[in-house]
Amino acid sequence: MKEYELLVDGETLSRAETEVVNDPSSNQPVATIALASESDVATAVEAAESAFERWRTIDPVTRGHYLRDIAAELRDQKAIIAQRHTEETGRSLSDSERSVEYAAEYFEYYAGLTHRINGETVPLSHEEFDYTRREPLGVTGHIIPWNSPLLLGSRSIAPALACGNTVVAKPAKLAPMSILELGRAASDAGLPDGVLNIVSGSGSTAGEALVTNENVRELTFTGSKQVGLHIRELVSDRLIPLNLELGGKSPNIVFADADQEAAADGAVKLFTNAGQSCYAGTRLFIADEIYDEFIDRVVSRIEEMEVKRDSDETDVSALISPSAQSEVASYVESAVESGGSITTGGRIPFEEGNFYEPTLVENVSDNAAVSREEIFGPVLAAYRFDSEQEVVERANDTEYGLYAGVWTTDLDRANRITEHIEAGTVTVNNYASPIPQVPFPAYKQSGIGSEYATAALNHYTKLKNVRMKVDRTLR
Ligand code: TAP
Repeated sequence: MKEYELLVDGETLSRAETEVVNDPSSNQPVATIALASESDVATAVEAAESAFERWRTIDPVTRGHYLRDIAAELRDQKAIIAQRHTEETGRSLSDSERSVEYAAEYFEYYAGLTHRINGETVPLSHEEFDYTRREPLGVTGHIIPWNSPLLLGSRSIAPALACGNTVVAKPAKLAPMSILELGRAASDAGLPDGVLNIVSGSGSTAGEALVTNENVRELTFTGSKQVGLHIRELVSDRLIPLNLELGGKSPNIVFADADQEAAADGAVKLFTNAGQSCYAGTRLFIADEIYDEFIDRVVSRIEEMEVKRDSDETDVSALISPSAQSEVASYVESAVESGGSITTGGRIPFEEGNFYEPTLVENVSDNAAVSREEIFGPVLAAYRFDSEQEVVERANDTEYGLYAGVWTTDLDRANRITEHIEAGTVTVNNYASPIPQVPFPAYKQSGIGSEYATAALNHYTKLKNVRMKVDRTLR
């Protein structure tokens, strides 16, 4: 069993209170993790505050070098970090290696932007000079989910650091190891003490202590809508920037003129990470005239997927916990109870681990729980549609608005649909995954704030205007 400690001010701290982390593919324990108390979180915030002045005043190019060094260290330590990521998430080693690579890419991307955090000059009268600066906020708090911990943690930690902020991060109790490894890798890369602190612990103790600490000047939370709204309540008496990256119930719309092979490949991307992805295309809308033919393509792809106990051999990885597995099973049962049918899948394949078969349900109404709630499992629901107008209304008939897919070879139609879909991202003929250089905004209950791309630089800085009286007369 590995033992993980908190990382505060460059020191690792063991704690009497610990929690066991289980491998989702076997439910066997793999590590014990120190649990941060409220006072540990306060100490971490103090350390981050103390480090802020030095970090914010380092010249931006040097700050970029630090971030590049973290990326290099992540790559050097890829084998061990990926191993821990696999043990905590149940994902395959190759998938985890890709997560380490993506994490490194976030640090590299923002390393290249540290000297591009520009203000502007504002033309005023001849007697005045006006310019703006983008200044770091101070200590930023990052609350990270379990579903893709390393990537989702890196995507907010990297821009926060690039802008000159310091960080206290709380990973999810179910999957904290890769974020603690990131903290260690950053220390190994020479990041000054206190700039990045990791307080593993429970949401109700360490998470709330971070959210309610008055010296935290910004909060980024990625997780469920319920907890996100609760966090917004907790900070309602403080005017701090908030990034809430919440759930999704994304439509994926296939028109009759689409390249069906490509669209079917796009449809089954849902099963990556066993459907535990906020932007997964869980509602598959298929034009009536191609419905049966297209469903056959989807079913044949799903039936080719093998669920195996070995996380490196299975095509669909285990769900994060036994309770997540039962929740997915009850969603599928409820789909059948409400008149739906299971076309393929719909079973827990074996007792060991938290696996669930990749599942397609049909004939469910738009009001069924399976159509409205985020399942966060390998369950795809398919629906027929007749017209653009109808499908846009049904696609938008959800409280969420994170992502959407449209498949058509008609450019005008693609433009019409993208304009009317209420989602932060609409992909056309390619259900592509988020990448650092494109923004990842959210509509409706999927979140507020903006991660990724240069939008994150605005979020992690505040604007200052400087207005100066000047004498321009030559003497
Ligand atoms: P949550 O249960 O909401 O947990 C997310 C994080 O919040 C965990 O670290 C959790 O800690 C912590 N937390 C729980 N209660 C808290 C509280 N009262 N105060 C402060 N922190 C608290 O979500 P999850 O189950 O880990 O992740 C799945 C959800 O995340 C899905 O809804 C998914 O759509 C969403 N998600 C969204 C995105 C984007 S980008 N929109 C990306 C990935 C995931 P512990 O669990 O350790 O106690």
